[in-house]
Amino acid sequence: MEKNSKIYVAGHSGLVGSAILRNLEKKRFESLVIRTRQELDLTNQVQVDAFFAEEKPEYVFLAAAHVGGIQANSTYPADFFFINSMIQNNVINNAYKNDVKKLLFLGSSCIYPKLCPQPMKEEYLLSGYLEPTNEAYALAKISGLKMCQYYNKQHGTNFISCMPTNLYGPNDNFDLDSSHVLPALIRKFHEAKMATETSVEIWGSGAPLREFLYVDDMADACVFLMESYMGQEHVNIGTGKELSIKDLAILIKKIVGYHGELVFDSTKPDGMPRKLLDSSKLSKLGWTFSQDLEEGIKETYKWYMGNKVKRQL
Ligand code: GFB
Repeated sequence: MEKNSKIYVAGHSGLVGSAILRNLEKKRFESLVIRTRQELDLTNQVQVDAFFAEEKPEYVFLAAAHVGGIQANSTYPADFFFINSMIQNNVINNAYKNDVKKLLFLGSSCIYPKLCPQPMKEEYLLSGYLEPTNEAYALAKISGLKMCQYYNKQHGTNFISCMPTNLYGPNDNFDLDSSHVLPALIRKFHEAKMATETSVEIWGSGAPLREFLYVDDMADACVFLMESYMGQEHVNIGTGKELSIKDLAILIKKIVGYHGELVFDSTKPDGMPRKLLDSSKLSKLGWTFSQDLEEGIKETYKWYMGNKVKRQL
């Protein structure tokens, strides 16, 4: 990418898209194209066709997606499948029709089978059954990744994909019904501290293991891949470190300064027992993460405190 290349960041107001935009601005890319959801509905083919024909971006970061935590994924599978499929079909097909030089498609580590050998290597994709709580989202993301490969094969495009582990950071969703675990626990512990409640409810058994990557690291990896990776196979993006949900809760409790008890609600699902990415391919390419989890949670808590009133979180 040249500093004056026209770069479209799809999903620039979300957790990942906003971090990619910050990263590109910091690196002084000067021709960045964005559209709000009101200006451009990415599920609408007519609107997306018109946008690409008018703007003709040279590079596309496809970070727009309908995302959510375990509860939202299992309650609204039709939405997760339909919206994500529509967004990626419209954007990827238009990237081809309008001669985009390179596109980066973003997926998720939930594309791997529920009982995948750990850590999960790129080649384990489609080697077993998916985790039921996020099957619809995973299937949409797998078809996006495959769509990029098929277009490369049939049309000679340069569309690459990356699969990040669980992400967190500034601009995350703190709504307790639809958020992921990390922002949910920041909010739950903070509210319990303010209300001097004696306990906080943690969904599931606390035993599942998760790997967390700070979103600014994720954005940096995306820009790195856009500049230096060409290949059919997707690339995992993670830290190689995991911890249990119980240990995560204890860490967030300490950071927030809450002194009550943890109560585990076994009526809520655990989801994948373990979800650790093998990110050795990315480290061989020359990229590694930098943000330590504790520091990253402190930054995210600071952001939450600064934004919750403004955004009514
Ligand atoms: O982050 P999370 O919603 O998503 O949940 P997944 C991770 C674990 O934390 C699960 C537990 O075992 C939850 O039961 N957990 C404990 C909580 N307390 C809470 C809470 O208050 N809120 C939430 N949300 N979880 C999602 C997938 O899976 O991860 C998506 O559904 C996507 O498809 C995303 O891949 C990255 O890691 O289980």
